[in-house]
Amino acid sequence: MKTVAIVTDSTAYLPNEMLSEYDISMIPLNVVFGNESFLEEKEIGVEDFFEKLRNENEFPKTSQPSIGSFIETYERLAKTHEEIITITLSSGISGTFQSAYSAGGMVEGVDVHVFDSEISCMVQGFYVLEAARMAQEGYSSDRILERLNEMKSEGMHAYFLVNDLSNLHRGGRLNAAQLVVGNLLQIKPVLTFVDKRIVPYEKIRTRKKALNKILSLFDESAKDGAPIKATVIYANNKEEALKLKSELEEKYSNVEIILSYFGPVIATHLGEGSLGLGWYRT
Ligand code: MYR
Repeated sequence: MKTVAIVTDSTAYLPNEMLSEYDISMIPLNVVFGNESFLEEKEIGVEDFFEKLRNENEFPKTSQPSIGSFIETYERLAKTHEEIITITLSSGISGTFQSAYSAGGMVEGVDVHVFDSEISCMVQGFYVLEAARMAQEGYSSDRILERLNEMKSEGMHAYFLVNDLSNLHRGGRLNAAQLVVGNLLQIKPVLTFVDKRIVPYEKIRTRKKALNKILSLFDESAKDGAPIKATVIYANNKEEALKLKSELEEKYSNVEIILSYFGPVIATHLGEGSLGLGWYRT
C-alpha cells in the first residue's frame, strides 16, 4: 500500500498539537513589514503581529511561500512516503497553489497532488483534517481526493465580516466592482467566496445585521438536525467569538464547533475585529 503524506499552508491556522497528532506538514506564508519578512506561525505569531501592526507606520504586505520551501518539504517526505496531497488556500486569492503545484513537478520519487480548497483558514483546515485522518487510516490518495471533492461539492460554507473593507481593497482581494470605493467605509457586507474569490454576499449597513444574516444562513443548514462541523474565527476579538460559539452550541446540539483565528497573513487583509463562521454537513 502507498503511504500518503498531507501538507498544507499556514493559513489553515491548525494548532501545533493537531499538526503533530495528524502528522501534517505546514508551509508558512510570509508577512512583510517594510524590509522585514516573517514566516507566519513560525517567526511571527498572531499576538506579536497585532502589536507590530499598532506600532508600525507602514501597512504590511503578504506573500506566498517560495517554490523552494515546498520542494524542501516534498523531498523530506519523499524519503518516507510515495504520495503527497497538498491542500492550499484558494488559488483565487494567493499564488500558494501555483507554488505548491510547480514544486510538485520538480521533485522525483514521489507523486504530488495539489488540492485547491477554494477557501482559507479553519474551513480549509476541515479538508486538511479529513485528509489527514484518512491518510492515517491507510486510504489511497484517489479515495482521499474523491472525499475532498465530495466535501466541496456538497457545500463548504464560509461567511465573514470585517470592520473596515479598506484592508481587503488595498490588498486587491475584494472582487467587488459593484462597490463604489467611496462607499467602502460605510457598509459592512457579509463576505463569502464565489469561484475562488471574495465577493460581498449582501450589502448591509450594520455589523449586527450582517451577523444576523450569517446566523440565518447557518440556521438553514443546521435546523434539520443533521451533524455539522463548524468553526468560529476571530481577529483579536476572542470574547465576541467565544460568545457566538456558546450561543450556537446552546441552540444546536448537532453542531461541533472549533474556535479558530485569522492569523497574520489573513488578518493583514481582513483587519482587526473580523469575524467568520464556516461549516459543512458531515
Ligand atoms: C498571499 O499573499 O499570497 C496571501 C493572500 C491572502 C489573502 C487573504 C484574503 C482574505 C481571506 C479571508 C478568508 C476567510 C475564510 C473564512
